[in-house]
Amino acid sequence: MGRLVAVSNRVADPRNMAAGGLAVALGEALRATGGLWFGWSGKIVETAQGGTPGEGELHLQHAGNVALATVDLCRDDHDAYYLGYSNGVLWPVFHYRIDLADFDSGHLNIYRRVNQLFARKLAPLLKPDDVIWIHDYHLIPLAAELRAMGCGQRMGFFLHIPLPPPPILAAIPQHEWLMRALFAYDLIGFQSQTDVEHFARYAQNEAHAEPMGEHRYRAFHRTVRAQAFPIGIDVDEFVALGKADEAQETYEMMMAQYHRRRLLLGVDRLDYSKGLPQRLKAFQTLLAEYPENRSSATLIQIAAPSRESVDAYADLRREMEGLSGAINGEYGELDWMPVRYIHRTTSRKRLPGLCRASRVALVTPLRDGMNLVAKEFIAAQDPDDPGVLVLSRFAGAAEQLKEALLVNPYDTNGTAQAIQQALHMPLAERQARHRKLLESIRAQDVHWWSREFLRTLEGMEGG
Ligand code: ADQ
Repeated sequence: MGRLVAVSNRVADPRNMAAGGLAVALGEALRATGGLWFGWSGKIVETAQGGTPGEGELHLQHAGNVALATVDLCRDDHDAYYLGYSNGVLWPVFHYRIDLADFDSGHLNIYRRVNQLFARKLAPLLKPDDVIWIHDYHLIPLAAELRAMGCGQRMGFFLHIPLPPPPILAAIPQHEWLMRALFAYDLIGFQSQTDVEHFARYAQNEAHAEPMGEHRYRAFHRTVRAQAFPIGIDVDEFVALGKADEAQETYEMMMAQYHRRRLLLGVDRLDYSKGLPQRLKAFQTLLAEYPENRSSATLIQIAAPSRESVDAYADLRREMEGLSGAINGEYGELDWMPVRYIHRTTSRKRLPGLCRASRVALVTPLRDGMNLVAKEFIAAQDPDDPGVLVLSRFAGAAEQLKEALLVNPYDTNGTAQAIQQALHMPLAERQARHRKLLESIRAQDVHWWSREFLRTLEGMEGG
């Protein structure tokens, strides 16, 4: 294969295993070809430097045989591209939340300008037989910008978040421009079959694309292939992490503290897509409807701070604090608090211990591209005495993890019933479900994901 060029909003040192699945998977593929990883440096400079307004400095570093190229952004560009358009328009609408989107046209112009800036900085670094793999909603128009500069390399795109059905997508005033930009790629990877179907419907009904067979569509004088490549985790790495000291200590500490109680666990970014208030309400209903769980079941909800300068996230934080306080006030005892709500990131090294000590995981997003916490929970379990996964049917992971207890997170009573079923599931059923779930996450792990995507992209003729 030609040299791999990976592009994502943020770049990590691929040798840093603690950086998690994506860095590990991309790092492996990048090392195999002596590749290049390109993205934003994470640095915001207060004023524009040199050249075109907003133009940031390019930094080149080496991490083993992998080159890292990153660009600084000035404050205004960062705020409009990252907070304004990517997370103020694309994130809410792609998660079916038109009500939370702020369609300020100024943000779109800067989103375009930052993608143009990335294209200008990246193009001179490219070689003719490079294979370019661009990640996520921040960079949808990047291939179109590179093509406009004459780059003819093979280009693939992977969308880590869901793609909504056409009537929701069409709420974005510039939906045609965005979807046309996708046709500049040769291959588009989605998390789930549902997302692929939404793309196909949009392509045919709105862009009048011609289906060409083998997942291919032709429109705007280009042919693009659209397919599901559900992202996985590095199962072996997570299992190994679970055997290390920090995870073991966490497990023992949790077991010592909660040995007579049953732990339920939620681990998320504090994001409105994750269905956190609905989850707390389902837990509250569990305590109301099934009183045997009082003084016994404890929900640990870890919610990592995220995008705090976007209004919807600040509102959610207040709502969570109010709800967890209300549940604890209503049901708490001197020696038992039903909800432990922690607004912090937990260290990746402790996560497997926390998962293993928990009887039930609540992974109940209102909408999620995939959700890797669901897969991490499965990987961390003791196969002889595994916990139970309660999973939203609206997470991409639900297409693969059929042996989880699938719930509709909007249905508070139904979710409470599923939690009750999970807490009382007999050992043999827990083992049987876990065995199948583990097989599934092993068969399509993160290495499978990057291999399959790149193999498909490599095998394609230019569009
Ligand atoms: P995220 O929305 O960030 O990512 P998710 O898949 O749930 O979603 O988590 C990614 C990683 O972050 C996991 O490894 C998880 O352990 C870690 N994480 C989450 N909350 C944490 C916390 N409170 N403390 C510590 N670590 C935490 C997007 C999409 C997802 C998709 C991923 C990958 O929204 O749908 O699964 O990309 O494609």
